[in-house]
Amino acid sequence: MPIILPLPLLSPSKETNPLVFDASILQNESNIPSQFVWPDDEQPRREPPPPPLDVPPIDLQAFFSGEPLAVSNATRLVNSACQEHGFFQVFNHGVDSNLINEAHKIMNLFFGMPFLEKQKAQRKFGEYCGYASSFTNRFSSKLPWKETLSFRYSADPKCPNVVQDYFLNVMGEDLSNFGRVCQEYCEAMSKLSLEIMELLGTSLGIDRSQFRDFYKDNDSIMRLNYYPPCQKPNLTLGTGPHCDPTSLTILHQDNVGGLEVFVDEKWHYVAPCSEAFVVNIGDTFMALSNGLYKSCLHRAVVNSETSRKSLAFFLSPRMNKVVRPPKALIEDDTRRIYPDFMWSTFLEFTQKHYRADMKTLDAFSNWLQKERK
Ligand SMILES: O=C(O)CCC(=O)C(=O)O
Repeated sequence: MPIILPLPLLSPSKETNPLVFDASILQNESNIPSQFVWPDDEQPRREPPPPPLDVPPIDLQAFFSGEPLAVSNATRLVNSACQEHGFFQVFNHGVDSNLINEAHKIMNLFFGMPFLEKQKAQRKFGEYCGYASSFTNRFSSKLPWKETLSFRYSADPKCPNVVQDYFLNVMGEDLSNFGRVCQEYCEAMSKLSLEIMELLGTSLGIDRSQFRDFYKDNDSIMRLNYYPPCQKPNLTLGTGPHCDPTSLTILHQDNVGGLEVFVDEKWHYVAPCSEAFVVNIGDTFMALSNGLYKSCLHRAVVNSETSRKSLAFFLSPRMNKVVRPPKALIEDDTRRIYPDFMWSTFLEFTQKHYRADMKTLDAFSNWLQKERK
């Protein structure tokens, strides 16, 4: 079967002999390799189709107009969505639609490049930045049906061009335009996320500048997701069920659809809308809100007809920032849900002890409490 190609450039060890899948071939195959077949109880069910999730649309421009009714509408909707499942959408967000379109074009170009070119940015084991497609060895299982490119963004004025520099160092001069667009896109996401932080702060009844200041020098991650078509979409997943360990995710998906969220013991779909960004609370913000706002399990399904792309910006605080809820959200120490932690410690924990369920933050917090005894 010409689906899985040996990958000599990765110098495989004799025992594991890793292989990599080539999406351009695999997307047409009627049999998919067993490593991509998920267990029965995790496979996406199509019958009956999943119900839509109530993801309230928030008009950011109206919120920032200061008009009392608009402010109270926005904060009420955000407050109830975040207590229930942590997902909402923002529109009238001020991000230039040309920039969004350019970012989608860059994604098409990047993932359309020959494998050996993309491999220049190959993600190394244990790192979170770089190009990743699924490697298979005979022990692999539950592999995601996708390719990704992830890189770091920093809002620290001392690292002004970290995205552009990444593309230059890893991919060379030829892709300098990719670097420029991705740098600009991340800057727009960082600005938008600080605005959303004002909205979240207001919705929690605290000073609106508090979370904005906390994240102003954020050290975030950007990920481009490419999901090729799959001839057996009911057997596999593009992104397996997970909660984001980061603080806030701002997602722009193309018009194909595939994002699903687990609420009330069922999967619900989030319909794409090109004018809006889908925003969700991550584990770190759940801790920062003292558990009031939820980080919710979600996944991405694939389909047999067409490829799908999404751009995900994962907002995170500066590495050594201590995550501790504002005073107004903790009346006394006994009411604390999670201990104080540094984002870098949590990030390291997630890399060593990945859990494909919603309990990573609980596991981390138990581990931290034991360590500190
Ligand atoms: O592509 C999507 O809709 C979801 C992506 C996602 O959850 C992720 O990249 O962590």
